[in-house]
Amino acid sequence: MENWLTKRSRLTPNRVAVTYQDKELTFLEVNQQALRVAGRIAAIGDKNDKIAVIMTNNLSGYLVIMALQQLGQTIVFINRRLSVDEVNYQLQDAGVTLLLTDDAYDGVLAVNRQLKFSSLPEGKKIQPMAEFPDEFVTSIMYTSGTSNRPKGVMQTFHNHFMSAVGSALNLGVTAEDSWLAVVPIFHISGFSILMRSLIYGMHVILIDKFDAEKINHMLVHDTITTMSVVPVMLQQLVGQLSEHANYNRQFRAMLLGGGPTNRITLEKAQSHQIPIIQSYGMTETASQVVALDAASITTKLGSVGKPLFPVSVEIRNTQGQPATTGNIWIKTPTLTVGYLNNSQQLSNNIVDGWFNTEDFGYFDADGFLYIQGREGDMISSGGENIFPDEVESAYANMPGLDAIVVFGVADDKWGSVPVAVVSDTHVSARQLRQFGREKLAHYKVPQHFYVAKQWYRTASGKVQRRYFAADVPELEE
Ligand code: S0N
Ligand code: MG
Ligand code: MG
Repeated sequence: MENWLTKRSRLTPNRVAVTYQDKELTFLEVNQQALRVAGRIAAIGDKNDKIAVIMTNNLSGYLVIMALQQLGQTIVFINRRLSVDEVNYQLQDAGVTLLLTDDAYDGVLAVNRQLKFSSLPEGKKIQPMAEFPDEFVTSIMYTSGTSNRPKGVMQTFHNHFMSAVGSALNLGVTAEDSWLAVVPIFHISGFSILMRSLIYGMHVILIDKFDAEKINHMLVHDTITTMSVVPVMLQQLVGQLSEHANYNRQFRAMLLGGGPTNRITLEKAQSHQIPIIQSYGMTETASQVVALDAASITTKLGSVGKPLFPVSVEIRNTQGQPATTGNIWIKTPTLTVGYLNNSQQLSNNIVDGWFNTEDFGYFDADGFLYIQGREGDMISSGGENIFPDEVESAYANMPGLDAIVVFGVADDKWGSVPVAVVSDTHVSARQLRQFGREKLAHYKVPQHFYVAKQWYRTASGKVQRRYFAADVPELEE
């Protein structure tokens, strides 16, 4: 396909493409400015560079992303909340030679060249990519899993295109649409909005800091039509909204994903007539693949909906045979072409084009999907996925610690948070917390540490997390 930004700036040059604070750019202006930024990046790097970006949702970050696509550079997105150790692992795994960060980022990383957006030198004129080839990997995003180390999910232009098509066939598209992007662009929840924007010719409103009061004010008074949220955001929005307030009349979809939502929040959203589209998707599927229309939310509360038009979903047992309840398998043109440096891992989970998510679920008689559990005891905290394996292995080399088990407990704010049980008391809770905060993103550090004398193991010696009911004493500070 022709370069999406070139094409878009020719189709609808004067339509507003992006707003950030008091700045607004049309598609023509985005094209011009992205090419200028591309020239500045080209002045310090070349085609052989592997480029990673650490950014927030602001205009300079947006333009860097657009520029990298113009240069035909794959973008390695780094989660801004990760620890230095975690980022270094990803930079090394992806073979990154040039790291671009927003101006506020102050982590110092193990990479040859690390530059702030504002310190890019004056540039030269560049020739933009004529094409956005279907199979070209335009973005890489790391996800954790049951293997202790995160894996780089490779997303092609075809993945993003089909994702935007699947979303449009469900939600519709109009020339008046505008989508509020406060979910991070370094996650597929955020980046998919930018790709939809180019494909639909849609206005994006970038917000770099979640503030429920400010966002409610915008949704009530401005003509925003769509917003993506994770449950903690929706909970704060409906908690802050005054009793009789409703969003503007054009507002037609609150795309909710990234974890389970409690009933009270959904009921409050309904009392304000917020059109919630509950969805299910992941980095590996380039965003939502299953969605529940706003009209069905009362009758199908708790369901994530039906597969989008390009998507098929099956439930299979551990032998891979069709089953009523079991693993959720997905066939979709949005499926990643693989994990970086790790082709085996994905192929283990793919059979005849079907992908085993390793999540658990079932369909009801009307064809609505329900999620019963997530892969590897995954903890869903504020839209961030935390795998106990990953946290446990970060503690593996802590001096004085014999054994640690991590699992999720319900939390009023974040939905679920990690807690830990340790087998001994040679270390204090304070030391454990400090150690964790150096190694891990803060949201992954257990919020409580307990001590247990008795450990439950399977025949193969693996500790059984679900036996720790947390009626064990808390470790001293
Ligand atoms: C909710 C957010 C905004 C909270 O961050 P905030 O308030 O900016 O926090 P900070 O100021 O950075 O830090 C303050 C303290 O809070 C801790 N903290 C921050 N985040 C979390 C968290 N998630 N859990 C627990 N604690 C957290 C900090 O550590 C800090 O503590 P101290 O002071 O001790 O350091 C933020 O978490 C956020 O942006 N969350 C959303 C992330 C997201 O978008 N996830 C979705 C990922 N999934 C996908 O992309 C696939 C599904 C998908 O595509 C999708 C999902 C949703 C909607 C649509 C779609 C779609 O299909 O398009
Ligand atoms: Mg933080
Ligand atoms: Mg996974």
